[in-house]
Amino acid sequence: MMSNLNARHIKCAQDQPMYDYNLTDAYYDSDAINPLDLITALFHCSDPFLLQEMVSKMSMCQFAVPLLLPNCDTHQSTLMLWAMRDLVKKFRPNSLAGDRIFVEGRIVEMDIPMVSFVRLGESSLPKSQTLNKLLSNPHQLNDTFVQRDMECGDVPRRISDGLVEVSWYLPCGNTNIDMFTQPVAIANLRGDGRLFKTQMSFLCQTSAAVFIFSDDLEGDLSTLNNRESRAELFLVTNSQRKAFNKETLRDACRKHKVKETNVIVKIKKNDAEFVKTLRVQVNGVIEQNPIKMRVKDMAAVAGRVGFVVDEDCTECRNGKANAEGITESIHDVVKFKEDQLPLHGKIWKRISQIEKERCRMRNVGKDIEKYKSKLKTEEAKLREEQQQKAFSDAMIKFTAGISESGTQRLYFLKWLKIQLDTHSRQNLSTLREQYKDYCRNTPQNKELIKCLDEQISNCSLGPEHFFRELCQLYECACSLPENNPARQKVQHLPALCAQMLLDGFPVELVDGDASNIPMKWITEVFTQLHQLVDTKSKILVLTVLGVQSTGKSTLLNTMFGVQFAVSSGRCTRGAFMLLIKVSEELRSELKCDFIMVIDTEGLKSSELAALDISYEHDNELATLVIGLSDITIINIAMENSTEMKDILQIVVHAFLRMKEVGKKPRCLFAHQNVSDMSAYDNNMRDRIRLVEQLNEMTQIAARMERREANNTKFTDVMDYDPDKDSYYIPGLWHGTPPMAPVNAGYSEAVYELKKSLIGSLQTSDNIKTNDVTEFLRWTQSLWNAVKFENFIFNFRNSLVADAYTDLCTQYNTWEWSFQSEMNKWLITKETMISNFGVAEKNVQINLLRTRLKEFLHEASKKLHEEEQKILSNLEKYFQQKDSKVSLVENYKQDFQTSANSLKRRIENSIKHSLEKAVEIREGMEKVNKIKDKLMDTIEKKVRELLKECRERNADLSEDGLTREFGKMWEGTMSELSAVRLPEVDVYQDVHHLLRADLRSKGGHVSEMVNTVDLKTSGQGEFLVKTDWFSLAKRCWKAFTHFHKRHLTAEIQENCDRIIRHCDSLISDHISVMKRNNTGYHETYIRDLLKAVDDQVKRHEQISEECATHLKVHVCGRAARLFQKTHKEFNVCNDPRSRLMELKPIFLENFFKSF
Ligand SMILES: Nc1nc2c(ncn2[C@@H]2O[C@H](COP(=O)(O)OP(=O)(O)O)[C@@H](O)[C@H]2O)c(=O)[nH]1
Ligand SMILES: [Mg+2]
Repeated sequence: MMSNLNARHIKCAQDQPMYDYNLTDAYYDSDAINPLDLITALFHCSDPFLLQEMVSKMSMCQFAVPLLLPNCDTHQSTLMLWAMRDLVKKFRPNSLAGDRIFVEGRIVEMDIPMVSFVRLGESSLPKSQTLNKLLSNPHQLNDTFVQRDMECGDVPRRISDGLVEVSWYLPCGNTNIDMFTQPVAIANLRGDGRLFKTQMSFLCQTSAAVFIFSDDLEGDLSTLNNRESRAELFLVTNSQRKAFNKETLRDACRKHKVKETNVIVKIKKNDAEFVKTLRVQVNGVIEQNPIKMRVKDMAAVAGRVGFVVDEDCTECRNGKANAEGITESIHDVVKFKEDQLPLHGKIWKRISQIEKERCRMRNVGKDIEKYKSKLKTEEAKLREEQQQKAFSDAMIKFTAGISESGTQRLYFLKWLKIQLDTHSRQNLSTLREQYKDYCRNTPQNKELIKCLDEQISNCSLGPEHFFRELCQLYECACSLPENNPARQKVQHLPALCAQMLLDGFPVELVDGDASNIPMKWITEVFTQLHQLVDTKSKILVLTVLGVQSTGKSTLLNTMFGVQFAVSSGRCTRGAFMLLIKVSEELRSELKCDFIMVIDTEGLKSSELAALDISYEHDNELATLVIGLSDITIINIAMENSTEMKDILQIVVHAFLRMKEVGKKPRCLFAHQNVSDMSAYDNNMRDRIRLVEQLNEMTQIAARMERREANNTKFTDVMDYDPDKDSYYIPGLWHGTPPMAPVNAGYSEAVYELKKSLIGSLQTSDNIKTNDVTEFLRWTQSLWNAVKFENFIFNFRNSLVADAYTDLCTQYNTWEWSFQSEMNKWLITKETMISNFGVAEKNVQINLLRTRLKEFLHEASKKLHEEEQKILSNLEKYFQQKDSKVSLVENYKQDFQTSANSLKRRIENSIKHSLEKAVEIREGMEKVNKIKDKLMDTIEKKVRELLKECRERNADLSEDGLTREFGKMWEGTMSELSAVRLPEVDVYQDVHHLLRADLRSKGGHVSEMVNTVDLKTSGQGEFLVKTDWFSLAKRCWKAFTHFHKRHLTAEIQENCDRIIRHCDSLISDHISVMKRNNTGYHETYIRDLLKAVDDQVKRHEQISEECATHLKVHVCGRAARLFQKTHKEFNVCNDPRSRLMELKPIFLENFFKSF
């Protein structure tokens, strides 16, 4: 809703020529209306929630608002307490000026003294005009109160006599600007106070002082003699009128107990002196610690004098009572949240982490399946825990509250918000101050600041937390069987929420604190919504994105008259959506039934970003909401332009990596706080520069993703026209808040933005709106893509990501050369061990252990050298004078650590391999010994048997012989202790290496790699599929059939060649293994992956996706062959099996010798 300072300058009458009136005509057209009459009438016809909105807008314009609203029919006034309930103000009293602390709160609950101004009888002094001067800075006169000289200000009032308006003067803490150093409320009674005795009595009981404007000192001033009055009286009169008489003045003072010092007489024509005296007097009142009555306490007085209070209706009272039922039990916000709203706190955060980890697999060990099922079990357990804690007392009351119909629900929610605000505000304001203090003074102490950040988030409590809890109630019930009573209990909730969306209530889409979308809940809400509107649910999605506290919500509220929470009291993070119904006439033109507006909260400001180097949350949120929107307004305050550029880069980059993004989101830039009218022209250069930068980074991102061919400009990814889509919006306030009125230019500029936006939508053919079910599907798949994206969101911008990738590539070559060097060395040593003393007759096998020691010593020397090589390479890399290098300075330490752990890993593996080789060789030697021994035994046994047979003179049957041999064999075998050769699961190993290799690729790649089964991969032929290229080539669809076939054939041929190359590599490795009798090493797989990479680089038509399929194919083949070779190796090196192989030969010998 626009806020416009000129709103009260209205004239219903037809314009009359200014100087053309004749003496006989009435001066005024009978249609002319006094603005006060208009305001009174509007207040009478408005609904209670609109009233609140009107009051806050009026107050933003620094207009006075009705405190007591007269009703000329019933002659009964109403105290407008409810209307003012929502008014939140900030100020800084002089006493706190040094500490930079400000006071924030609901104005009706604040202890502010009220000073009233009334006229009794005639007064030649213009009261309202004087008040305006009293409250305004001399250089910036603001018409807080409607006054005579305003347009139609002198039209006779018809219904607004008896109206009492109020306005607040709030200091900003700067004595040069402040008119009063303490806050004060100024009330103004319209009409002759003598006729409004009740109003007078009310004011005398509630005010600290009453200033009476009167020339008619002899007249009836009996309204002043109020027994209940606590107010100090002041008399203001004009000495320049003819009838002025000092005696009468003195009499009047005596009669009505007005102190002589409390008489203000305007002596000169000039106003300045007079206003100054008045100000001194008012200041005197405020400083003497006067009675302060809160507006909400005035309700009692109103009741006593016979006024109505607008909160006195049943629905309002019930709403209040229902809300109090919940908030009464809050003593400690943190504890309350833990006890009463436990589902959406730690548990839901952990579930969200698990959900992401299930996609990203950051901490997976080698066994992926086991890890997956572990995560699944943990999630199921957490859901169970939620069910056990479900439906706390507060949540039962909350669900009851929102299940009420229409107005009562609105009252309930408003009351809840009001009461919760009060609870969390106090804690929050001190915490926030501390936070700012730490950020400013000890920014290096990140832990402390993080801790405070968490505390702030823990202490904040609003209705949104109850709604989050509601989502979780629903979500955890979803894992129960359909007919479970607990599940049926929550079945109706989504429909309720859908109805609230239709009523224009903001609903959370992304929970920014947990960084997750409650998908089951949202799905059901949208499904219900779709049914509620009879499937007429086409929506156009508009989002605003920007750093926190840059006026995003204010912008949307001004643009659409909606009510997104504006900064105060709020520190939840996330994205809220809200539906605006499109009118019948516009539906066909805009091609939609609703406009969905999404407001995002909590992108980090620069100070926060500097503290926390994790960019993940913001990048994810931004990518999601831009991806969901048809139009995104990028809100930029000058000082935050860098952050927004960085975030945009990541968003573009993420889009380039995603398979899911099909449409081109349109974006607009709203530059805030630019008030110069030549802004548009002056910023031409800036705009060009911005476009250049955006293009540059798109190119970088495209290069990284191997998509340069089709993405060379920002506008290839996003729809943006720098000339048409840039808006410059002047600052919101005209002067220094809190006393500054809104700048009329602000609303005008926002209105322009809206007009041209809607205009362009009407004429545009590009926008294809979806209905909510389609939107839902889209949200699901986009969110899935975001969850699987493991790499790009970690970076500040594409430049850093590019530099990082560059460093990784470098590092990988160093790592690879380290590994292959060590592997070569290892193979020679393994061969040496395996051949140890083979040719000698009497091997001294115990010497082998000494050799092993020597080898290990040599290895550790060599490993150290190789590690140093990497480290010095790294050092050299960082010494380059390249701007890229400076971007990744932060990561240097990581890579150093990584080199170190690589060394340790290889060291272990070498030790393990060498020891194994020694064991195998020792085993073989044992086998040899046993062989010899066996030969002896056989000879002996044969001799014995022969002897025995001769003695018994009996022949031994074949069976008997075999039995005898069997016994002997068993006996010998038992001497051979088993050497267990480890079974390596080559498939698992390869899978692990493959995942590591594809770590930095896009979400759909990780999704594929995490779910692929290598055992079935690479079995048949590798067939190139066309849909692997649609992503890389947006124009793919436009290719002719012939062209596509041609291209596919070419790619197929290249892939086949790569596969052949890899096959020959694999068989090379296998023959080395067989020749040298060595085991399988992971280096072989790394070699293969590197080979694929090298080859793919040469063929640029092979898309990222195709390359991944290729790698999976090759890895599947390799895993199968290596697994087989490994098995053979084990069999052939196991002494037992070796011996078993020899059994028939020995048996034959046995028979022969017999
Ligand atoms: N000086 C100035 N203040 C603004 C402007 N727009 C909004 N604000 C104030 O900045 C604060 C934060 O506004 P809000 O809309 O909640 O920001 P959001 O966090 O980006 O949604 C509020 O107190 C606004 O009154 C502006 O253009 N200039
Ligand atoms: Mg906001």
